[in-house]
Amino acid sequence: MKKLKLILSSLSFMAFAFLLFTSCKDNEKKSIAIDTSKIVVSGSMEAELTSPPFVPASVGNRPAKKLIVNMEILEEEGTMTDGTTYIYWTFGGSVPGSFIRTRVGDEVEFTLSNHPDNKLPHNIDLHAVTGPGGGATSSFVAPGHEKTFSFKTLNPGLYVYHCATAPVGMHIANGMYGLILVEPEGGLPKVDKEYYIMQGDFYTKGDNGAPGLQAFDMKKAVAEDADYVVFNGKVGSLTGDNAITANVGETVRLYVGNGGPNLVSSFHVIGEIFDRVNIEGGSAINENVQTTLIPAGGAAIVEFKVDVPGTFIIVDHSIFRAFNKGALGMLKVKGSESKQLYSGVKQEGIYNPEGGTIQEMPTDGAKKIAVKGNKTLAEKIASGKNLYTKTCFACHQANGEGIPSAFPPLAKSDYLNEDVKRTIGIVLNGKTGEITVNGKKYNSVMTKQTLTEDEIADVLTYVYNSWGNNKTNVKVSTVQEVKSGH
Ligand code: HEC
Ligand SMILES: [Cu+2]
Repeated sequence: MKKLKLILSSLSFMAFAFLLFTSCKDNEKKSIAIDTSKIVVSGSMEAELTSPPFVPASVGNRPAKKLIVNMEILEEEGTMTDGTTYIYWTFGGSVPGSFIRTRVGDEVEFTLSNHPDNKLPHNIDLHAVTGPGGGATSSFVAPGHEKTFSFKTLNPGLYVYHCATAPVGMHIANGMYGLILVEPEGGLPKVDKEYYIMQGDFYTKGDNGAPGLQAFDMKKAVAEDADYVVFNGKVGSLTGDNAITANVGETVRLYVGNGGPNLVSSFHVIGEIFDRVNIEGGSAINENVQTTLIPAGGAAIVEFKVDVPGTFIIVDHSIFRAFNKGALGMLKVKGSESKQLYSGVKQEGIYNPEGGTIQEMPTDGAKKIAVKGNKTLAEKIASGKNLYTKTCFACHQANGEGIPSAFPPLAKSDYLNEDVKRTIGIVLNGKTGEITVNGKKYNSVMTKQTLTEDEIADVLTYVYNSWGNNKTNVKVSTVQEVKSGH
């Protein structure tokens, strides 16, 4: 009897060992079998691109294709919060940039165009790319130009893309990031609702809520002292009428990214538990998760079924960011209540008031001044100030202080004050090559500014009459002289 037991148990041990062995072998076989670099593409198609919170149609079981992506970079003023604006640098006109949806094995032909009205060169580093710089070196593009490069998607997952042009932190801080999804063979499982959410932190000269157009603040960015931490580029992008929606019984999938540049997100939906999370946007799935960590330059796919109606608040659970800096969104779920699941008193909007701390403000600041032949000095300065905020400010900064080792200062600039005609020439024709300003060397590119002669006179008069400069009144006639080469 004892012997029999022994035989049986050793048999079962052997069976177990055998199973273990074969399943290991199976796994090995699988990872060898799917060499995604060998997937052959059939035909080509243009990629559908969407702005947040929407995503393109799922790939389903389509074969791998040559996928054509046309992305346009736009630098434009947008709303940060009621009464506060910011000059965003964007991929496709939104922050985060357009959502790109591919499947493993696709050959993506990527064309990045830089709008002629833009002030700066840019490029793109896609974390889904296997290749130097994630595409950055092949995509560096000046205003009014476009660049094409291609890559094959080898690894399924949700990936961040971002601009990687110096100063990299500043390009990212101004909104240059987005997500690219690479679906596995056969596509992701079907769900009822899918949305695109991406967190970012912003650094402005004025504190949170300060009215008017706010400049990027390099000091605060380096100190990681964010004025705004938001979803989808601004306060309120996902609240009130902008809330994302679902119906009771549906499964919701969120593609969540974090552009940073600095902060890590503790992503949480108040009153929901994530049924499934693709941790860090990869293939590992965690279940029954309350809060998932999303690194700067990282992503996660979260999925949950909504069982009861109500407003579910989406937050970065580093909670002051949610209630005081803007990282707050809403998922509104409609449908009939289920008293067994949740029978409490519903207090919709209870978290709302704190999130809406920022109120009305005067919207002046950009008074249009009619272009007349003979403007007074004060009129020229006022008009020049307006032009400065629209054109020069992104690089030379609000008070002409520039950015160390990237953009030279215009405030108390010995270089500027030395030679008016040379300065006019710089604005007319752009400037490259090494220059020394206040003892510091700069060797970068200032693109030619698209301004009229009148506007150049105004903007330079403003610069010369600000920040400790020598108060030159720049005449239109002098601009004309320089232009005609005298
Ligand atoms: C795209 C960013 C950018 C914009 C926009 C820009 N500049 Fe520049 N600017 C630069 C860079 C970079 C240099 C240094 C070029 C070099 O290294 O040769 C420079 C140099 C200068 C200089 C000479 C150096 C100094 O600090 O005195 C002046 C003057 C100047 N810019 C004025 C302006 C004015 C006025 C505007 C707006 C009409 C403007 N710039 C818009 C990037 C920019
Ligand atoms: Cu950029």
